[in-house]
Amino acid sequence: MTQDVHHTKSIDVCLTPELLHQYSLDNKIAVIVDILRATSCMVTGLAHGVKEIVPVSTLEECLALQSQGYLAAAERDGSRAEGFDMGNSPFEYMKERVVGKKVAVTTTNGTLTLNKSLDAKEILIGAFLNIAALTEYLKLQEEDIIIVCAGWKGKFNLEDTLFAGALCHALKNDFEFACDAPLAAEAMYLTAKNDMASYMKNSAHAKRLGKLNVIDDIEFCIQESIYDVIPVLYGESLV
Ligand code: 3SL
Repeated sequence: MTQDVHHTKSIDVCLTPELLHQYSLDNKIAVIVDILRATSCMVTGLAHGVKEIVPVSTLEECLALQSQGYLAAAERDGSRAEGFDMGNSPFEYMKERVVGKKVAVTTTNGTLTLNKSLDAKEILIGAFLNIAALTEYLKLQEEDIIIVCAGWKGKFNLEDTLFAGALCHALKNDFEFACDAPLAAEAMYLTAKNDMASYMKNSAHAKRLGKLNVIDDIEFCIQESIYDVIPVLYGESLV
């Protein structure tokens, strides 16, 4: 007699990359999220015609790619690092100069988180900007999902958790919550969803960016589903 074994698909949330050692990424789809602003920039860039994006962890790796002809984008503590072509604003990723170009990028938390998640079967980039397309794609997949929040220097942050909650909420009929993190993230999202902008205003990184005068970036990054692209890591590049 053959047994009918059904795999119940699950979705989990890793609230900061410092907790990644608690999770197995084997055979899972990892959705990397850094709402302010790395993954929002990646989605924006590919939606506006960037050819590919190579996420690297260090400034040195990024400079090495610049010398090979890549446009080099680098952010540290919210600002463009010295000697690089671009910083980490989504508006820079809409300019004519990026169309058809390869971009190498390093950011404080986002690219580091991605590079810590390489054991996953598939790596996708999530943002509010592409959440509807991402949801539709993920619903059709058989693998378990882990949303990896970039946080800030190893700590929890509000905006990535809100996104994780939104995605868990959208997928809850298709995937079971693997632990309490998806539950908590969903509860936070449901509290915030009617006025995401006010809720996020109190977040540490929104305040940090506010001091740097980049309020427009925050407003841009919390828009939902304005792009259909789902960046996927293919080799070393997001395409
Ligand atoms: O840490 C990161 O990856 C960045 O997104 C931070 S910032 O928004 O560019 O300051």
